[in-house]
Amino acid sequence: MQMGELAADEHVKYILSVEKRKDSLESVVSEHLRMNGVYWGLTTLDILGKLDAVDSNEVIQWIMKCQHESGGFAGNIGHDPHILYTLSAVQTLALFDKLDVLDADAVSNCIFLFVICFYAPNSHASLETLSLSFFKSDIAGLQNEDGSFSGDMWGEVDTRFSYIGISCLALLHRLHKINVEKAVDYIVSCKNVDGGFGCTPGGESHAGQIFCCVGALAITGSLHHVDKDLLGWWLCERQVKSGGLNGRPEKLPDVCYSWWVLSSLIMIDRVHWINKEKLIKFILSCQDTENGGISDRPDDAVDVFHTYFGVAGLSLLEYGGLKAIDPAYALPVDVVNRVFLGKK
Ligand code: GRG
Ligand code: ZN
Repeated sequence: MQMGELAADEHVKYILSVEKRKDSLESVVSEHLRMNGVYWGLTTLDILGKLDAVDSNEVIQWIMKCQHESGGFAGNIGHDPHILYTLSAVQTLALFDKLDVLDADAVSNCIFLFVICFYAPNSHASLETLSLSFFKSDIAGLQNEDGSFSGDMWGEVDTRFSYIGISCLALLHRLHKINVEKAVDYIVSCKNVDGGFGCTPGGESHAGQIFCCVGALAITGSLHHVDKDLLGWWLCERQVKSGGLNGRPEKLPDVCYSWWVLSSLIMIDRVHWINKEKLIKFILSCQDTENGGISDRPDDAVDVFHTYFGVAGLSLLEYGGLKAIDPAYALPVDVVNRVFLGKK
């Protein structure tokens, strides 16, 4: 491995070893969000062309043990379900071409429940009671009975959950179950005068939130709501002297913004506004070339999250030897084509 090159083999070894080190500090701290870690790690392996290094049956069986009776998925066996882990579970099953093991209606119904639980906190309703009342009716009934359902559902949504719900339902071919127009209206209401997006109306523009909004608009065919030049300008100003990207003005660069910023720039067709070579250099300078893994900044400790965003960022930058990744779905392009076009 030469300095300035991607330490691909070392990163594969690092990801496989993190999965095995279940008693390490890193895995104890992240036990509750293991489903996210599995998605980050396995997507990285797939981009590196090494997904076959894991036993897919073992992973799929574990994922299915994390499914709650409501249809949603938890971060680990025996934990509570959460919309974040549900997307990671769906994405990981898509990687293995195993979406058909899911009851897509049960999972997509649960997306509704999550959103109601999060955004109707005053109802004191648990997922259990909502599940029970939900399964006594159907989605169309719920949405139309009191007329305010989609308003309540989307009225206070953090744009992270808008993205997750939309991406998950699209991957399950169930987007028609929500009021897409209202979901888009809500996202557009979070647009700021600088062209960026925040988590709620009036919330400060942040690159992570911009990815969510632009991604959700891309998936729903609504990118005409974005002022591409204005947003492209804000996003390309995230590149600092070292070549790395930050998430907001005056903040430090961080490898994960190679994903949040770059994917957004690609979706609005303005990626040529940043210096790609300098960004590649920055990401490569954050590698542990000996033991594998990528950190947020040079010389910091590596973790699976930043390893994923570093490798995914390099894929977006068309670095040699990597599978292409889809900027909206955060899954390899061949996986997305298989889901939507049935291409093997
Ligand atoms: C499938 C890729 C994918 C995502 C799922 C969870 C999610 C959807 C999106 C999260 C978007 C988001 C808000 C990302 C930002 C994460 C981050 C690095 C936050 C740090 O923010 P600050 O303010 O740090 O603590 P800065 O960098 O501003 O100092
Ligand atoms: Zn980061």
